[in-house]
Amino acid sequence: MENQTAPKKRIFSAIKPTGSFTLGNYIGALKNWVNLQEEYDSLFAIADLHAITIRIDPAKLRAQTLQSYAILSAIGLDPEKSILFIQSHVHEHAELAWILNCYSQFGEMTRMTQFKDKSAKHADNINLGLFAYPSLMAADILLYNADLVPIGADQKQHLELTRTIAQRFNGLYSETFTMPEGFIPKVGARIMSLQNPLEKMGKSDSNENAYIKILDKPEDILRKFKRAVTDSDAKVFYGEGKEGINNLMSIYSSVTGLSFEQIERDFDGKGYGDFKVAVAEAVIEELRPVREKYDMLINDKAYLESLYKAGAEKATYIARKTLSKVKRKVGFIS
Ligand code: ATP
Ligand code: LTN
Repeated sequence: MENQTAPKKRIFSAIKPTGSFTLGNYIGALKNWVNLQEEYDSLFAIADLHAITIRIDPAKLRAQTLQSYAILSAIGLDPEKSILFIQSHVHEHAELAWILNCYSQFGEMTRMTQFKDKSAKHADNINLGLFAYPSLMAADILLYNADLVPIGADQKQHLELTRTIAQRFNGLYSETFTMPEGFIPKVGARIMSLQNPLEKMGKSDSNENAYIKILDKPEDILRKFKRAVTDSDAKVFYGEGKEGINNLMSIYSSVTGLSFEQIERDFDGKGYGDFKVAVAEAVIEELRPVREKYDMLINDKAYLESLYKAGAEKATYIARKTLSKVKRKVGFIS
């Protein structure tokens, strides 16, 4: 018998428009989205509902949401292949999140390390949205019955909680949600700050030299890598206590596809100076086409609007079906 093509598996992921995307976002998540869209039925969202869990100026949120959407397109996500949308445009997310709140336990939420980190950082605004953040993320994923969720290592705990919530709901009301798996890259799942390699590279670091922005100019990328904190060994190899070099090797490996062994061989006898320049050049070349495409897109607001409207329409079509099933199961009259 001819091999009938099985229906494609589905992926979902999202990113918050809380600032300029970093090389960490790119390597840990976005780059994989682009690769996976070829094989999977894909949906990707700009998580603006999640963004307001931290106080953000409305004008800034508006601008960053549009810029973030343009970046999705600029990195190579193809609106013909993937559904690209803005989370708040599909109100089913907020609605399912409320329902899932009622199937999530207080104790589970208090154990989330992101909640602990963010509430320590923003002690004056520990709002309920920040607390319930993971059940909204669960709603994002479960609405589309995603099989796979490409994320960086920091989101693993949230994905596990999503599975717990899905399992609980399925157990109570019969099979409703697909059990999602995380897709966390082997190399680059946690890109570290260039200034403090013990901390995650984050968008909101007060030191600009700590992170590379996807849209940084080549000269800024080179300068930041040259200033990256390393150690006094002066030998390029992956090892304990060499977090700065380990991080640069992870970045270089993710961008070039070279293994750590190959990198060690290529830089045998060379110093950190040469290595830093090589990493910078590889990153500059990787990001150059992204910046060029972004510069074109961001000036075409009408085109962007047509894309995000079409994306929201397609996403709504899928989300609506799941939500009505859920409402029926919990006992709401239709
Ligand atoms: P914020 O600082 O506002 O919390 P964030 O960059 O940590 O932002 P998101 O923008 O929502 O959070 O992250 C989008 C994706 O990028 C997620 O899958 C996350 O795991 C991944 N990611 C974020 N930072 C890194 C990093 N340093 N290394 C690898 N992946 C990362
Ligand atoms: N919580 C994620 C962003 C996010 C997400 C999602 C990721 C929101 N909804 C659904 C994967 C699937 C973060 O903070 N990085």
